[in-house]
Amino acid sequence: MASEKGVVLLDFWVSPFGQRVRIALAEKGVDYEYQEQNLAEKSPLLLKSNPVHKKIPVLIHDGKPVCESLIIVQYIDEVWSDKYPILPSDPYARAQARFWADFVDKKMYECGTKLWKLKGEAQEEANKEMIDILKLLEAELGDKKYFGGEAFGFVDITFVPFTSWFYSYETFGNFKVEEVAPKLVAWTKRCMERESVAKTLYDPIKVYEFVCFLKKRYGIE
Ligand code: GS8
Repeated sequence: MASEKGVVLLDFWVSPFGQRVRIALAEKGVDYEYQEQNLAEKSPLLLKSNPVHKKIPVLIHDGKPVCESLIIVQYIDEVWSDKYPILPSDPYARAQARFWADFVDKKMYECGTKLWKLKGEAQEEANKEMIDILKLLEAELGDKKYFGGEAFGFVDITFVPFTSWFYSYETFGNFKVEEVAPKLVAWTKRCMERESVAKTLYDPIKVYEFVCFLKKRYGIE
């Protein structure tokens, strides 16, 4: 249980935020107890562990909760520092990684949500914004293998969960990632070759069905 020694993750299967944490834990080879949460009826443990935002993911390490996915991933990198490094050691490279992770964090989910929630002009605006975001990320990736260079790292972990949402974004929006940002498609395939990513991400069709369920629940059609 949460007050005991060990690692517990409060999460929700399709959450790109929770998936970041699952990928980081897999890269580090950390054993943990996964606890799927019902977000429609939040558990006392979730409310106690994240009383400010009341959101997943929450990592509970030896009874102490850590909240916010990017903070959790950095915490994991610091605690299990002897295993696979997620952030680079060079201060400038670390700052750059944090900048692009923050960019993905601020832009991708919000804009993607607008694509399936909004209609008409507002939705077209979101569509344009998504194309701009993808082009900026494509330019930042350039010809590198991963965002940080040769090693899979912080920006990859932050961004890759959204790739299983791309099909939904394309379907509700009006663009094709392959046309707008082909290098990102090739990068997605490289990331999927990693066990940590392949075992964490869901089939884009399952994600799409989930988005359709959300649309119904919000009464959007
Ligand atoms: C976002 C987490 C989040 O949105 C992070 O961890 O990076 N900035 C945070 N969690 C959602 C599920 S994923 O869409 C959540 O827990 N929502 C519950 C609610 O808002 O009631």
